[in-house]
Amino acid sequence: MTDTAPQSAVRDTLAEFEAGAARAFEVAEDAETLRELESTLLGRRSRLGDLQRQLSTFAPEDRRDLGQAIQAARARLVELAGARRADLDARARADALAADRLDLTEAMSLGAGWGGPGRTDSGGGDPALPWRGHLNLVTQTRDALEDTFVSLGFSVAEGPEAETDWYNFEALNMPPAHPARGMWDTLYLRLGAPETVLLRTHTSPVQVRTMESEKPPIYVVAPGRCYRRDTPDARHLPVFHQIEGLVVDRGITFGDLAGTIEAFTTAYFGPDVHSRLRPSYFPFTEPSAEFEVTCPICGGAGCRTCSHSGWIELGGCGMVDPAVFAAVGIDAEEYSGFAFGFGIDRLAQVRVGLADMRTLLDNDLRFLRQF
Ligand code: FA5
Repeated sequence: MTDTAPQSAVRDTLAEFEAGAARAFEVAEDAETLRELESTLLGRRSRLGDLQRQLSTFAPEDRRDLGQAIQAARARLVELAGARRADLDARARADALAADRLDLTEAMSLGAGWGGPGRTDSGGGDPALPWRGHLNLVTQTRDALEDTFVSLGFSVAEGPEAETDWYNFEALNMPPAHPARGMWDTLYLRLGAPETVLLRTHTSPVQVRTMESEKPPIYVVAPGRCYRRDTPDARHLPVFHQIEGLVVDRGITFGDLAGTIEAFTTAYFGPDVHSRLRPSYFPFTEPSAEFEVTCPICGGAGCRTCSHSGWIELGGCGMVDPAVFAAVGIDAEEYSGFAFGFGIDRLAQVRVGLADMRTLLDNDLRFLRQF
C-alpha cells in the first residue's frame, strides 16, 4: 500500500527543515552557537529525530525511501556544520594571531614621509633603493665630540663597563667607606667578593687605566656608557653616556683646562650658549669645578628642565689630584694635568633643546627622524 499524502507531507517537512537548518548553520557566529545548533537540529530530540520515529507508521518500501531521504538530509547538514566549524576555527586563529602580532613594520604604516627598512617608494633619496635608518642622536653626538677633540689633538681611549672597585673608586682617591662614594649611587655585580665588581658610575676609571698603560704626555678622551641607580627624570637616565678627558704633561695649569673647555663649548654649541665654571668638589681633582651652560629650553629664565635655575650642568672637571698620580706611579713633581667628564646625553639634550631626556629612549620615529 502507498499512503502518498503522509509521505509527501514528511518529505515537505524534511525539505523545509533542511533548508532552515542549513541557513542556521551558515550564519552561526561562533563555535559555541554552532555546537548548540547541532544538538538542537541533529540530536535525538531534534525534528529530524521525530521524523525518523514516524517512519514506523509507513509501509516497509516507503519506510526505506523516506529513511534514506532523512539520512541523506542529515549527512548534508552534518557536512555543512563541519564546513562552518572549519571556517569559524580559521577565523578564530587569524584573530588570535592578529591580537598577538608584534608590529615590526610601524615605520611603514605611518604614511608618506616616514621611511622604514625595505621600503622603496617615494620619500627618501633614490626611489629604487630601500630607505635607510641613521645613527641615534646620542651616537651622533658621541661621534661629533670625538671629532671635535681629535681635531684639538686628543686621541680616543676605551675602558670596560664592568669595573673593579679599585678603578672606579679607590685609585681615584676614594678608599673604602670614603664619604664621597655616596656621590654615585652604584650598581654592584655579583662577582667575586661582595662589592668588588660594579657597573662603572662614570668614565673616570679610564683615566686610571690610561695612566697605568701610557707615559705622559697624555691627551685622551674616553667616551662610553655609565650606570647609576638614578631615577629617570628630565635630566637623568640610569644608563647614560659620558666623555672623559685627561691631559697629563709638564706645566699644565687650570688656565689650560678653562681654555680647553671654552674652545670646546664654542666649537660645539656656537655663540648662543653661554657657559660657566663653578667651584665644586671631586675627590680625584683639586681644585674642582662644575661646567654649566645656559638652559636652551628657557634661555636662562628657569623651567622644569633646568629645575628653575636657568643653568644645566654638563660635567665636572679639575686638576688631577696628586693622590691619583701616586696611585698610578706618575711623579706629581714633574707632571701636572687636568681631567673633565661631561654627560653626552646631556650635551645632546642641550644642543637640540630637548625638554626631557627620556624622549631619547622612546624609539618614536617622529622624534628620531629629526636628527
Ligand atoms: C662625574 O661623574 C665625574 N666623574 C666627572 C669628572 C671627571 C670630574 C673628571 C672631574 C674630573 P658627575 O657625577 O657630576 O661627575 O657627572 C658628570 C656629568 O654626567 C653630569 O654633569 C651629567 O652631565 C652627566 N650625568 C650624571 N648622571 C647622569 C644621569 N643619571 N643621566 C644622564 N647624565 C648624567
